[in-house]
Amino acid sequence: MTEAFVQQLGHDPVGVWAAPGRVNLIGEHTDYNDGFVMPFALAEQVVVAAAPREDGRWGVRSLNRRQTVTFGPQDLVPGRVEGWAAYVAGVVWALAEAGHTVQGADLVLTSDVPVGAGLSSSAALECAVLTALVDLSGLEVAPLDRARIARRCENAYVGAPTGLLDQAASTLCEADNALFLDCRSADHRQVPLDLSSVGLELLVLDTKTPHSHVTSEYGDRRRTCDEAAKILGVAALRDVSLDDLDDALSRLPDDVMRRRVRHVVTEDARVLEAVEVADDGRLADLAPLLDASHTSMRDDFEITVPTVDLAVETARAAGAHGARMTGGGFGGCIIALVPVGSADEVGRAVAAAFDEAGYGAPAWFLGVPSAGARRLV
Ligand code: GAF
Repeated sequence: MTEAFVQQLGHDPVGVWAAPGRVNLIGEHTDYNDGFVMPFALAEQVVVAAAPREDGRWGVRSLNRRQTVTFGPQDLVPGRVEGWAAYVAGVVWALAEAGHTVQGADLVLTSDVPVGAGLSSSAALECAVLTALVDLSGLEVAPLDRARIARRCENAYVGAPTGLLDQAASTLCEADNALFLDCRSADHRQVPLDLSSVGLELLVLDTKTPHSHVTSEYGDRRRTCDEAAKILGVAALRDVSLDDLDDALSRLPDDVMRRRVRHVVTEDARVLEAVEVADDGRLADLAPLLDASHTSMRDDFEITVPTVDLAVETARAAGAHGARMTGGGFGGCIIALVPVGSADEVGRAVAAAFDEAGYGAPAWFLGVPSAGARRLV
């Protein structure tokens, strides 16, 4: 990255920063319901080399897209910068909105986080740029506030109505751990995740079915959850306990809303159980929780698609101990707990099933719990 920066700008960068994509182990569509999530950071990340520039503007070169976008203070208005660069301009905007003075800068960035796969490539971009700009500008911003500012960029500048999950994962995760986050209080802690200790590893398989939060039904799910909370007289669905679920469901007007609520309430309970299981070192017991989460997303929240369901079923038939879709839904990736050394075999089984069904080829890799956003050089 240092060399790439020198090639582009003719001088050395001041530093190099990185922020990862994530998989969410469990806890889907619970974050914006004030609930619980349990993601871990991937080794796949966005890397940014940066140096200050003196004209008070920001120049951003994407090595993946071979494009440079330059913007200035007058562009720090939601909607002014579009496409991939909106995630960069939005971070500058959100930092400024939070009261920080952001140094003009040249940034050169690259990413190996698959895009549109539900692995938070956009949060990785936001958090890498934010980490670089915070350092370059000499700002003091606590880790949780960094996640909140990056989320603000996503919600208000880019216009995607997401929760805190992705930016919190990219910022707060640590190597060898999953993150347990209470999205209401923002309390969080690391949960050791040494899958090899129980002879397992985590396969991440990208179905290559593209998804999009802005154009998908994500906003629709959010609205239904908010409406249900209003009808039930609670601040958020997090306030409905598993014990009260039947009573709550009987007070809702239609079957679709009942199923949406059942997903959120049971998913929160599954996250709490997953944390308990991991704390006890019983990591193999995550498998039934992953399976139940998938069923709930498929039948109650209705956010899976045929490629995703086929990938999950095939992975299980090929020896996975538990499998589920991860991320916002309507495509993207599945994760599967598989015996150490069998990830390729399971991946190949899914590829064969896709071929037979007439779907395009999937891609896969091992999900390794890795470090969150940080300075590399
Ligand atoms: C996307 C969103 F960005 C997250 O906030 C979260 O809601 C997730 O979908 C579903 O769990 O990744």
